[in-house]
Amino acid sequence: MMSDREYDAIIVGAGFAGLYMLHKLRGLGFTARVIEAADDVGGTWYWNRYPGARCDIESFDYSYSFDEDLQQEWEWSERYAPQPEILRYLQHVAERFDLRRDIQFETRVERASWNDDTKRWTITTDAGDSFSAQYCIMGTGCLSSFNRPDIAGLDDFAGRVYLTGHWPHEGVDFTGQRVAVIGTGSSAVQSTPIIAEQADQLTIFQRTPNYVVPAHNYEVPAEEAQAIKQSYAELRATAQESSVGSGRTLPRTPVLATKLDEDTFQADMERRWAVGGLVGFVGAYADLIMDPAAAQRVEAFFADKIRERVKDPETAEKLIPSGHHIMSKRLCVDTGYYENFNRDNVELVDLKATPIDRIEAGGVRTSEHLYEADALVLATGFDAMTGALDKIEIRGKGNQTLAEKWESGPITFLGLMSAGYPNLFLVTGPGSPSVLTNMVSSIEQHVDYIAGIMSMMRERGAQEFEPLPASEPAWITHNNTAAEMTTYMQANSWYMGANIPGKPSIFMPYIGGFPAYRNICDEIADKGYCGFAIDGEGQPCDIDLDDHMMRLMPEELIEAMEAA
Ligand code: FAD
Ligand code: N01
Repeated sequence: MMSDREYDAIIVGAGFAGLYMLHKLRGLGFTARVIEAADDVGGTWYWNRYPGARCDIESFDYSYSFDEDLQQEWEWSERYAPQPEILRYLQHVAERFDLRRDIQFETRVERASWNDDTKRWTITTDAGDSFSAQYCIMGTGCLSSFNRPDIAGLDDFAGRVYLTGHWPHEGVDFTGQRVAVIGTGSSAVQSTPIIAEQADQLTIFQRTPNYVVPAHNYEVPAEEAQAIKQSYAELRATAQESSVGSGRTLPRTPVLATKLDEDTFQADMERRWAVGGLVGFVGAYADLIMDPAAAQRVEAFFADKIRERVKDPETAEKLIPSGHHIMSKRLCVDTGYYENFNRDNVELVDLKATPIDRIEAGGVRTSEHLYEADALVLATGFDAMTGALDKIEIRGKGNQTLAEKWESGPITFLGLMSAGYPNLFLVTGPGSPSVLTNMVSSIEQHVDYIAGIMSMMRERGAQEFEPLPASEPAWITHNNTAAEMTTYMQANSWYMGANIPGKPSIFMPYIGGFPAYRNICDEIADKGYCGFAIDGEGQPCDIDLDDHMMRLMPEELIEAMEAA
């Protein structure tokens, strides 16, 4: 008989990952407890309550597929659901599957230590709890550790400072205020049009302009919702075969962007622009992320759109990205972002030309000017992919912490596990497709895979599961091969850790595509989990990883590569 504090699994985090993990394990008869720092479920959608926050993968797609009744009964109001609705959805999931009774809220996991004698993890929290579990599953989120930048004088600011990733629950009314927003990523693109409507004056501090595409969001009419629900099986099947795990993206144009004649290219881009969002542009052309010339062609189209939307030519030029290729930083999806800059109360400050000197009590001082502000919004992003894990002292075999092992960048097999940390799973960890996909598809795939491993272990009466040390360099080499084929490695993006001073410059997510990744995982399982050791015994992974990826490359791209 297990005592109260002993579980088969401790799951950290109650976002999309932790909730489904708990439900899945319960269904298989495992005992599990979720530990969550917040006072409720939701993860990303609990914390990011800034005005305008919403998903950028269509709601019907950005939702769980594991329960048919759930997907049929839940009603999404908009093409891109707003944050409160996604939070309500996750609260509904928690209630529907009676999950809260196994979730401990307002508790932060501080330490997880592997005991090689008992073959169990000891997990301790800031509330003084200590749990023992065979498995420790990190559903801590890729974008959950917010980045409070180290800008001189930040603590001297006399007004309120808000972080988009840690927004007050009661909301903020900026009426009558002068507001400064630092950052121009997705969070700023979504929030600034609403802040501009309230504030007396809004100053947006831009270090790097991003590629931004209109959302064309709308309220989904009942007939459209019904039609989508009727074809849910097809939508989900398409997502499994989509390189980004999404069932609703526009099909790829079957000719390379570099090969289309000008009229056809312009017409195709207009068609995609009219659909908007990631839906219209992710995977638009097989060469888009592989060939700088293809990217440049699409970028020129985007630049013209900015010139059309922003009336002041000087401001428009400042907003046109340069120095990184489209997609190599996450595409932003907007509703009225560029139109912001046509308002009299909005000003853009180009930090490349005039960097921030310091923050003072009265505002933000650049090399040229003091921009007075009553409120400061930090839309400065996250210590992505590794940040939340690094904050936990995770000690594996030999007592080394995971953060120490990852000092020069994350080392994993499949982005799922790290050698020396048996029975520790990372849901959408670094080295998995994660943030390059519809995250819910990736989360479901990982949760199902982890549950499969745990079931196999139970059947065999095995105690310890971990990657063979040789599996990691092979996986990293394959990851790098995939990333080096793209334009992504050249950008100073959070994918590369470039937004956090001192963070190693490594391309963290797996870019070989969701189907290739899934196939690799499945083949590994079919081969008795080659590349992993079960109770110290395992076969090396003899799978041709590059071949899995190349096999799914579009024909037109292979032909062009061969011709070159
Ligand atoms: P999270 O939702 O981040 O949940 C992790 C949880 O773990 C958090 O609640 C956190 O409090 C908890 N936690 C972390 N460390 C500890 C600890 N030590 N102890 C206890 N608890 C801990 N992805 C998409 O695919 N499409 C989108 O449209 C999209 N929109 C996004 C919009 C925003 C504003 C942001 C920030 C991200 C968006 N993402 C999107 C990515 C999003 O993070 C994922 O889609 C998804 O919500 C991640 O779920 P998760 O459960 O893995 O992690
Ligand atoms: O963060 P970001 P985000 N001084 O890192 C700037 C998801 N998401 O929260 O680019 C001055 O993209 C930084 O500048 P630079 C989505 O995956 C989705 O907006 O580093 N500026 C950048 O402009 C997204 O990609 C949605 O030069 C500083 C900005 O702050 C991810 O979350 C909505 C600075 C940060 O942009 C992160 O998005 C929101 C400094 N010291 C988030 N430090 C959807 O639309 C940073 N910056 C669904």
